[in-house]
Amino acid sequence: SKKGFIFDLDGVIVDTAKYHYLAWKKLAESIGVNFTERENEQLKGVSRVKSLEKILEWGNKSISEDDFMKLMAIKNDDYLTYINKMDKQEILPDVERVLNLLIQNNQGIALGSASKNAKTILKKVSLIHNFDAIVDGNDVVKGKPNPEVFLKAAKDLKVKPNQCIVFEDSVAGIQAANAADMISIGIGEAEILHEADFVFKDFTEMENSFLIELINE
Ligand code: B16
Ligand code: MG
Repeated sequence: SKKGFIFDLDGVIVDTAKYHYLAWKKLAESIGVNFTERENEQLKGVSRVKSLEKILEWGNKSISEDDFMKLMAIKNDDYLTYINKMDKQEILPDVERVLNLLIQNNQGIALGSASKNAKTILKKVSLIHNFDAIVDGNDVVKGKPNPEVFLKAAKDLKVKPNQCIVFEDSVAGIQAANAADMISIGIGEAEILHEADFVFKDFTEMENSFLIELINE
C-alpha cells in the first residue's frame, strides 16, 4: 500500500552538520564563546534561532535583538559559502538506492527538515525532483521535537500519520516522529537514538527487504 516516507535532511541525506559546525564555531569564537563538536551535537535538528540562543546561554552572553539578527545573518552567510560548493558527491551512501526503491514502489516521499536552506541544498545535490512534498524551516512554527514538521509532510503527501515512516539522525527528530504517531527510524548511533523504533548506522545497513516490509505492513 502507499506509505509516506519522510526524510530529514541534515545527517540523513547529506552531512551538512560539518558545515554548520564550522560556521557556528567561527561565530561563537568571534564573540568569545568556546565551541567544540560536543556543543555542535546538541544543535542537531535545532533551528537557527534556538541554536544561537543556546550558544549565548553557554557563553553567558546577553545581546540586543538587533545584534542577534546580525549574528544569525553572519552565520548563515558563512554556512552558505560551504553549501554553494556542494554537489551530488555529497549525498550520503545508499540514499539514492533507498529513494529509487521507494519511487519504483510508488511510495510517497517527503522532506521534513528544520533548515531554511533545505531547498537550496536539495537543488545543489540534484535530488529535489525526487520529493513529492517538502516541508522545511520556512513552513513550521514549532520546531522538532514538536511533530508539526512531520504532520505537515504527511498532510501534503495525503497519507495518514500512522502510515508514515521517518528517517532521522537527531534525538529531537525521533521524538517528533514518535509524537506524530509515525514509525521512527534512527540513522546513527543506537545509544543516542534509543527512542527510535529501529536504528541503522547508515543506509548501507538497511536492506531492500526491510523497506519492502515497511511498504507491505
Ligand atoms: P538552517 P535538519 C537542521 O536540519 C540542522 O540539523 C540544524 O543543525 C540546523 O540548525 C537547522 O537545520 C536549521 O538550519 O540554519 O539552514 O535554517 O537536520 O532538520 O534537516
Ligand atoms: Mg538531521
